[in-house]
Amino acid sequence: MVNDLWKIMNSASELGDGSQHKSKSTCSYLLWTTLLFVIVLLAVTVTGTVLFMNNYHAPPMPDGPPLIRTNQGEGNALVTVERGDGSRVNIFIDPNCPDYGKNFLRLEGAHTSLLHSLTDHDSDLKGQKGQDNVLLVNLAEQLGTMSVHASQLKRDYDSLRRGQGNLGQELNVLQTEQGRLIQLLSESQVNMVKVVNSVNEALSSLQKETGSIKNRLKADLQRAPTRGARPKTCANGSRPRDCSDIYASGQREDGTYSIFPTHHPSGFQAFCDMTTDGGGWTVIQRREDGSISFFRGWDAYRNGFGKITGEHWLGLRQINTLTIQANYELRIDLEDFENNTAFAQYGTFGVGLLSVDPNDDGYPLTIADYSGTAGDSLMKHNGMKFTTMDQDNDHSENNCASFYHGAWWYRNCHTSNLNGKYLNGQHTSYADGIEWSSWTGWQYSLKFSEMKIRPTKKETK
Ligand SMILES: [Ca+2]
Repeated sequence: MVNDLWKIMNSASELGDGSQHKSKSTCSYLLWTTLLFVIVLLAVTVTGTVLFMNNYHAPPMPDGPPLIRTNQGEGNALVTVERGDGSRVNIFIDPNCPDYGKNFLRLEGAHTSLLHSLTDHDSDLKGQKGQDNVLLVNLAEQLGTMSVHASQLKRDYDSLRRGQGNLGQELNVLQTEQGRLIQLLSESQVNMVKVVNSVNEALSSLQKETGSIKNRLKADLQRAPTRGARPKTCANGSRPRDCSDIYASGQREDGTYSIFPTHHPSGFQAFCDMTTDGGGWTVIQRREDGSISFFRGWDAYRNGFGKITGEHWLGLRQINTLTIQANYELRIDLEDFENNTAFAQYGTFGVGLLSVDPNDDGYPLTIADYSGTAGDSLMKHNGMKFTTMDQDNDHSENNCASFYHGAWWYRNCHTSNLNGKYLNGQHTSYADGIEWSSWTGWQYSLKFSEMKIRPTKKETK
């Protein structure tokens, strides 16, 4: 149309060139007015169209915003949009797309459970509120109880502290006492050590003293040469102390003599053997015919019995007073019923040599230095006390004197029994005769036995 208008205008211009200048300006004005009108009309039309289009695509929602739900009974619809006017728009799942249905189901489940949880939590909160109240009441009660307990504990603590204080004081007292006891103990130990030391000193001095006494006694015993100070014979009127003195005075006949030992001033009679082995023997015992009973008690054996010229026992007291004068030797002569003879000799002999009271001490035997032909049957009796039927000094549970019918320096019991029964040789009983076991055993009672003593030869020279 514009082109048409341009063409009209062009053709009008071509018609009136020059002459028609006035008609030409009126025509141009009309043309512009028409053109403007067309433009306005066009603008109104376009605007109306646009407005219509806009109203179509965004119609106003009369009753609020649409409600969006998922899968609410619409078959395969994933999401349903329900508008305010009640119309619904379903969004379906594209079959070519991945199936997110299950995920949405899970999401919905999660959502539902979350809702339930929230609801439950809410109800729980309500219930819990009630419980909390109860709990608070309980807590308050317990707090009260605990306060009471705390007060009690505090009181206990205070009393314990007081007790601890008392205990501490008692402990201090005990420690003081302990210290005092320890001090006492150490002092006692010191005193004990002093006592032990003094006892040791006393013991050692006692031992020294004993040793010196022993030496002195030995010296006294060996001082027998002081016998040399006495007259060797009786010629000058001095009394003989034993048969040795009588022999020294020139007497050579066997027989009964009076002798006066130093500690036996009244003296007594004894048989002197002046012929056997140089003579000068004082006989202290003889058995020869069984005429005298030797089964006697203590007093008889202490004082002596029998006939000096025949069977006899000189007596322990006499023997003691003789043997304490000097070193004496012992000779025992034996004979059997076949007239065989034997002898046993001992270089040292004595009874009660170291006894203060020989009688109380039991006249213990000192014997040593055997020689001879009969064998030794006496050394085992060395140191033993004399036992009689009425005085048991032996080591046997029985009385050896009673058991073996004699009297001797029994141990437990004997190797010799020269004071036994006179049984005339061989006998069936055991060891109760006149036995010298080393020569004739324990079942042969000898015919003859004689015990004699004299000072050892070096004493008489
Ligand atoms: Ca006994």
